[in-house]
Formats: sequence, structure tokens, C-alpha cells
Amino acid sequence: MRLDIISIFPEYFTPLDVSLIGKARERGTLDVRVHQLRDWTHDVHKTVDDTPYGGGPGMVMKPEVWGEAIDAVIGDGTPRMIVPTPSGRPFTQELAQELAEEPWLLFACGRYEGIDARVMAEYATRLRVDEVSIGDYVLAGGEVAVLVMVEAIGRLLPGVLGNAQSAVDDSFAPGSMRNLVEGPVYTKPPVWRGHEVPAVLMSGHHGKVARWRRDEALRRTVQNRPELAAALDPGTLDKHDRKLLEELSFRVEPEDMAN
Ligand code: 6GU
Repeated sequence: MRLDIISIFPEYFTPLDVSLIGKARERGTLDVRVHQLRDWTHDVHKTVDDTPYGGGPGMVMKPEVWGEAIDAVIGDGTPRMIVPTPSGRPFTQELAQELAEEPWLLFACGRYEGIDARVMAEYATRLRVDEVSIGDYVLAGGEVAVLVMVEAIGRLLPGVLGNAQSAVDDSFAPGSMRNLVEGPVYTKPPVWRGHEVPAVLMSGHHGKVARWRRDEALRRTVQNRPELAAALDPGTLDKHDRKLLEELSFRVEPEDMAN
């Protein structure tokens, strides 16, 4: 996969040199190219922003410099273009999976109040363009959001994760623990500062371990993500799940749909 990132702060992307993503780049699985937007300015001050038409606070990124930068980076190619912005569509595990199947992504990082909207309109005539938000809070610019997205996408690429099962077991990935967050995990020693590892995990009984893990996942989902728990498909809950949810005083659909 090829990734191009255009930003006025290329230094933000040094984390992409290390860990999983860094290794994938060394192996050639990932080709990441970070570009300085100011390289396509023509004035001595390397100006990338101006005041907004219609008034209001802050500055808007100028269309001409973005146009020159994107044209130079893509040539005759047609990457999928992602514009990080708090007003974009939500970045989810599903979108990460979709983007992981693309051969080429271009991230256009805005700062200030954003990029002149005509830039997105212009490239949407030639490319698939998505404005994407990583959550309901406001960052000072798109750079950190792009790091988040690249890490989520990168670990899904074939051969990037050491353990192939890790990516399919994810809380928000399709599978049997689907729509539940993961429960707690433990390693040696069996007792640490008086805290014991739950005995069932050392029992060697795979069925009991699986049941315990599902219970803990349900507990954590009710506690930390009640909106996910409320959206659980009643058809995916067995008798044991229903009993546990009742103990947690969590309201579920009537018994009759159960399996
Ligand atoms: Cl993608 N960009 C900015 N600037 N803020 C955000 C965001 C993106 N997602 C959530 N907040």
C-alpha cells in the first residue's frame, strides 16, 4: 500500500518510523511519503492560509497551494483521498478495514479552521474523497488524526501483525465476540502484590475459559459502553448471557427470541 500525507508539520509523522508501521515500511509492505505543503507556495513567507470569506474566527487554508501540492503528488494517479476534520464521517473499524483494501491513500491534513471547500469539490470530480473524524472532540489539526488512522489501517495489512488472530478478535471486528469490548487479560506471575489471576484461566478448561471471557466482555461492555450493550442483537444472547445481564440490572429484550 502507498500512503501520501501532505501537512505543514511533517515532523508529526516520525512515529511512523517505528514499531509495526516502521517494520512494514522497511519490508516494503507500506510505502509512506510525507510532504511539506509549504513546498508548493511561491511567496517568501510560504503562506498557506488567509481570512475566511463571510467573516468569523481563525484562518482558512488557501486552495491554490493545496491544488498544486495534490496535483504534484498524485500525477495521473487516482488515490483515495482522506481529509481529516472534526466535521467528517466517523472513523470506525469498518472504515479502517475498507481503507486497508485500497492500494493508495492520500491524506490532506488541514490546520486552522480547515481547507477551502473547493479543494474537496475539485478532487471529488476525479477521486473518491472522504472527510473523516476520529471522534467527538476537536484537535488543533488533522496530523494526530492521520496517525491514528494510519495505525488502525496499517495493522490490518497482510503480514503487518505478528499474530494474525489479533486483528480478527478486535472488539469492533466481525466475529463471535462482535459488538463487545474485550475483557481483562493476565500474565505471570499468578499472584502479584496480593492480586490473584482468576483461577479459571489456569484451569486448562477451554470451554470454561471462553465462557468466562464472554462474561467479562459483557460486564465491561455494560459498564463502559452502555450504548453498545443496548444495541446488542438479542438473537446473539444465550440463556447464560441473559442471566448475567439481569444480575447487572441491564434491561434486555424479552426471553422468547433467545437461542
Ligand atoms: Cl480528523 N481533525 C481535527 N482537527 N479534529 C478532530 C478530528 C480530526 N477528529 C476529531 N477531532
